Amino acid sequence: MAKQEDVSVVPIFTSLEPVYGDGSLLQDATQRFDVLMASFNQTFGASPQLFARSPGRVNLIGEHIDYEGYSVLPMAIRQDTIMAIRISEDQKQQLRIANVNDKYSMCTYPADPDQEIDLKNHKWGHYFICAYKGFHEYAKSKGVNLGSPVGLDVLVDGIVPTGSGLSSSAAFVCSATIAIMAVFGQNFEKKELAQLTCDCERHIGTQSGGMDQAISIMAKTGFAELIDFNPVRVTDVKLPDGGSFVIAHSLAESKKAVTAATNYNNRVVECRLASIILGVKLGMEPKEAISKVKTLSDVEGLCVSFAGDRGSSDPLLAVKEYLKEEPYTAEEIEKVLEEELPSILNNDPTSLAVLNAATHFKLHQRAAHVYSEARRVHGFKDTVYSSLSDEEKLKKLGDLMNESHHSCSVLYECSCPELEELVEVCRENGALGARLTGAGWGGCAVALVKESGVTQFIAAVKEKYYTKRVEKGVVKEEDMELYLFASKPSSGAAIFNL
Ligand code: NG1
Repeated sequence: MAKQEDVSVVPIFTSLEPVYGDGSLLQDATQRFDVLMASFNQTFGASPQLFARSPGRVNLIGEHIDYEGYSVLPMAIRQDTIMAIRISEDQKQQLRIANVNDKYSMCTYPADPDQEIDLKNHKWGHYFICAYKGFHEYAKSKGVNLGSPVGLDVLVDGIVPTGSGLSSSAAFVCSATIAIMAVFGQNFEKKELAQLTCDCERHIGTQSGGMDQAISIMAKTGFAELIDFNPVRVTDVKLPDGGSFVIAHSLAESKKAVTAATNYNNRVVECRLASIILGVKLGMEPKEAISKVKTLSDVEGLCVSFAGDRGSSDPLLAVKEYLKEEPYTAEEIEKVLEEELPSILNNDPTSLAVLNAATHFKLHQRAAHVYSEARRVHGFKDTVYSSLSDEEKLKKLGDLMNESHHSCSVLYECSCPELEELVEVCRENGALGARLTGAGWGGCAVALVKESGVTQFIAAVKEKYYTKRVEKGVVKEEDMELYLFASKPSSGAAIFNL
């Protein structure tokens, strides 16, 4: 019989066990759901109709390539966002979004699904509105009639550390979308939801790829997932025995939404420009390239046939030939493409913000990262399925992780001094491989460690990286477990009728 998590729609459970097992995880979860239920009653004077949960993730390999159309290989972690929701009788038809953590005060919004999100004035509740808008747009496109807007009461409890590269934002947006969907009596297919939640999150102003939402919705206990895009598909990847992934927070917060114009969206734009130039250099008319080429995967075929004429299949050959290593100015790109940058980028506001902030564009380096990282993901998957011994597999996976980090750090420049130090400490203390994970510019590193050495590894990293930070008051000793922990592949999104 298919397990609940194998079904194509989000599973609906009447108890917590199918998601949280029967050990200490269940104990913690029971306590969280009890608190959520009690505070919901206290805050809104009524019980929730249902609960939703969606996990964070750690990306094992394949960084900054999902938005270029390439496969990635993450796994869900146990830390998740849970939400309680009900349709309210509130005459003002408001959305009231509260949080169990009093650091986040209640946000209220009108129930209008067409409302604009005030991106200049960032609030935590905006992520709920991303889900709310995205869900309504999708339902409308499917011809689902949701009736006239109604008020919603929502209480949130998220334990994925924020700004950590573990995708607290996707855990929040996915949990919110599922809660909204369920309270309106719908249940879409998981693969539709993976795309829909990615579209939802773009309302916050980042030009996200779809990795985080896909894994948060579709993860299965015990497996990492190879995620392919256009359309979203997942393939279970059973990691070799004897290895464990340890996640360590650099304690530098990565503020993705706030720094989008210089960091995340900047790289998306650089990749776009690199791909259009490659298209032109490899024979397309500028106008044709501008209208047809969106990502580096769109011109991979041309790059590979260029390489084929030279006895290779490596798209990097075309990057080396046609994209200069020195940074490009806007004028240089406009000259090749015979059009001005704002119009090339369709005057999209988030891209215009990138252009305003950028002085130059490192097209060679970004393209070289994307093509090489895409190959490493397949190397990782092929190693897992190879006939090597588990020990040999682990060593090779570690090497690939190290190479990925080098590329992120040097070519994509999405690391930071804290992450560099942390990755080094991991490697010096027995990791088979270690790399930054997620968007970077702060947040976490992930290390592959022999299972038998995990306790010792954690103790060593604690001493070498965290002790001095505890002394300086950057982190509290009692919070260490939140910042340094081993993680097993966890399950994906679920709805609870408790
Ligand atoms: P995080 O680590 O959640 O900021 C971001 C993107 C991913 C992917 C990675 C880099 C979102 C929601 N997530 O992840 O799609 O591009 O960066 O690999 O924007």
